[in-house]
Amino acid sequence: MIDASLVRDAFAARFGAAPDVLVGAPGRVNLIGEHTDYSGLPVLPIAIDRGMTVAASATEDAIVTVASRQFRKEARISRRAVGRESEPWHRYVAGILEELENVAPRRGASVFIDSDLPASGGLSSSSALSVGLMSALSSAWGDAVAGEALASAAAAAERRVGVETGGMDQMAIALAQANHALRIDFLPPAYRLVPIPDGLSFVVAASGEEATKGGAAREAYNERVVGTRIAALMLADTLGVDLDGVPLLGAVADIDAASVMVEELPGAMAPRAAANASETNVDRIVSLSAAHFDSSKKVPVKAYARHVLSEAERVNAAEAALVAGDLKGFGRLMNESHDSLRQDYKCSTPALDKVAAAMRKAGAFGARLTGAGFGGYAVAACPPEAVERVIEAATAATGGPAFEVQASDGVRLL
Ligand code: NG1
Repeated sequence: MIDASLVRDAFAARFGAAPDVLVGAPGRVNLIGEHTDYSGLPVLPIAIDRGMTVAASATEDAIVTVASRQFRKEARISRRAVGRESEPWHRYVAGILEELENVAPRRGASVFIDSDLPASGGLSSSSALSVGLMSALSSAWGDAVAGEALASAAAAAERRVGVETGGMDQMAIALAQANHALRIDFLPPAYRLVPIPDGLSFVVAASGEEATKGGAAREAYNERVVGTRIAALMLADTLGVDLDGVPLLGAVADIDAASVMVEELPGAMAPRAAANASETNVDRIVSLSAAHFDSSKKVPVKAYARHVLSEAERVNAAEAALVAGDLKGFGRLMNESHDSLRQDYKCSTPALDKVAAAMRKAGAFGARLTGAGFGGYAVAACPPEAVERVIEAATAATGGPAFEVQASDGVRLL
């Protein structure tokens, strides 16, 4: 995390006075449980020792100015006219302001953000921004949003930007604790801390490919959201389960027959055909928070469902392995997760495969892509004495960067 005193000085240089509040919002690395959150199934992330440092002071003019060392073009948004931003990162700021519309509505803020979190995808820089900014603004306005309320409001803000985020990132960043992973459940919502056993270190490594949330990557993410909903609807029909609202695989995952019935699902299907077959409104499948999905487009169903249901079981097994101190078993589950993401979920890339393989060969217990995939980062679990070798191997494979991360505290006032 960037040193707080440097950010305080940068804020003072830009705005002419010291900030009222300073907030540190970490990035996150998901250890296992990938593409399960938006199906209501569990995840097991850590917060890391890199992130965004946010300095903020309240102003009396209803204008929010956000300057940053990383993002080009300062944001300057009137709280009375939120929603006309064209610069992509300004839309994240606007989403936060919309969620905070009832907090000190006549006040504005001066904000300066600095980050040591690579922005190329997988380490959750977008959610570190959302959670950090929401925490800093609400604190500066005297009505701090914290804990689970902070996580869900930040997730709602990101959905306004058009990503059908499942909520894992914001929970991890809002609630994680040092030296622990955070097991998060969504149906019903719950979380618990899982101690990281001795002898387990983590390295993250860039694939060298950007995994931004715009354009094709967003379309690919949303296609998987839709494919898993079709699977949930069809499995529920077959198993005789009544599902209200958006059909989620999490609602059928505990039924023993579900993992068998998956193999009977169609390879691919269009949302409209699925809705017709189960005599329901297609909006239950294609409605996304801020995006449109073409209901006549065929999407994979069977392979997506197979990944999600098997990944949920791997999360349970991985948590048990951590509790038992079974580090090799934990690594094996990470490898299986990567294989499933590559073969069934089709969100790995040759560079992610290569860097994960290189880290395993250099002595990691296991390695997998982390985050949505399509580029971005991979994570390895390894013995402390292998950390240097794993970093060297990853850097040789893709050019890096690769570095060790520590399981750290979630967002906090500095
Ligand atoms: P990344 O790509 O790390 O931001 C995204 C989603 C998560 C989760 C993972 C896949 C956002 C903000 N985050 O993570 O909720 O669905 O993909 O497991 O969309």
